Amino acid sequence: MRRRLLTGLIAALISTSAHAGALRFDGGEFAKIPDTVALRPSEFTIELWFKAYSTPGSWNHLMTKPTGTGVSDSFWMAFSPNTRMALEVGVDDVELNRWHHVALTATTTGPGVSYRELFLDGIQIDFWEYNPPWPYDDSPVFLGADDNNHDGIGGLRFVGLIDEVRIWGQPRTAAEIQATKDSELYGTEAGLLAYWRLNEGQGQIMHDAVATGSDGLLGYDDLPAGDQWDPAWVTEGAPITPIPEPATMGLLALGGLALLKRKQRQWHGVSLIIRKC
Ligand SMILES: [Ca+2]
Ligand SMILES: [Ca+2]
Ligand SMILES: [Ca+2]
Repeated sequence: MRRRLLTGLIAALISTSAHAGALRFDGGEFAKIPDTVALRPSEFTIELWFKAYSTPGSWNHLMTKPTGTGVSDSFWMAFSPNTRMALEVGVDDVELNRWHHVALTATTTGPGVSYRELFLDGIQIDFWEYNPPWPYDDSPVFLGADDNNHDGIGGLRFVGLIDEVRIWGQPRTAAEIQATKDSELYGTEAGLLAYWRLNEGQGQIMHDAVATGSDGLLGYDDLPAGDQWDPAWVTEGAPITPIPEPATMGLLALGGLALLKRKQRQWHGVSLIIRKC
C-alpha cells in the first residue's frame, strides 16, 4: 500500500511539475525575436501549437520572418480567411477553440529552389516548390503577426493562443514531427536551433531554451510596465507532456531511493528467513 502511495506521488509530481503556459494574442499584439544566424536556416522545420479563437477576417500570421521592403517573407505560417492555399492553414483546416500543431519544412532541391511542406497535427496537408526562396535579411521573427509595413509593430495579427515554438536546422519527416510534437523538449536535442516553451507567465522576455539561442521580446519594447502590443501570458498551455523540472527530478530521485531502501529491507528480510531455515 505504501509503495502504491509513493508511486502515485511520483506520477502526480511528473504530471504537474512543469509550468504550463502560452501567449494570448487578441488581434493587436505580437512578440518578436531579433535576427540572428540561428533564425536564418537554409533548410528548416518551424513548428508551434496554436488555438484560434475566431475565424480571421484577413490573414492571421502565426510566425513570420519578413524580408525586403514589400510583403515578402523568408518563412511564414498563417491562418488564412480562405480555403487552404500557398502553405497557409485554411479556414477549412482549423477547428476554433481547439489546439492544433502546425509545422513547415524547407528542403533545398536545387540551386535557389526550396521544396516546402506544411503539416497540420502531424499530417502533410500542402507542399510547394518555392523558387526562388526569398533571401533572409535582418528582420526579426514575428510571433502572432507579419510586418509588411516594416515599422516594427507588425500587422495581420492573430487572435488566440500560441505555444511551443521551435526552429530546427533541417527538414523533419512526418514521423519525426509526430515523435516530438506532443512533448516538451530539453533544448539540447540535435538540430534544434531555437525553442521557446512560453511558460514564463510574466515579464517581457520569452526565453530560448537552446543555450546558444535567442530570447524574444513581447510587443514593441521591454519597458517594465509593458506596452500596448504585448501579448498576455496565460496558464493554459498546449496539450503536451511537460519535462520534469530539476526540483522534481530531485524528489523523483528521493522517491526512487525510498523505494530501493524498502526493497533492500525486503531482501534483508528474505535473507534472515533463509538463515533461520
Ligand atoms: Ca508552454
Ligand atoms: Ca509579409
Ligand atoms: Ca513590451
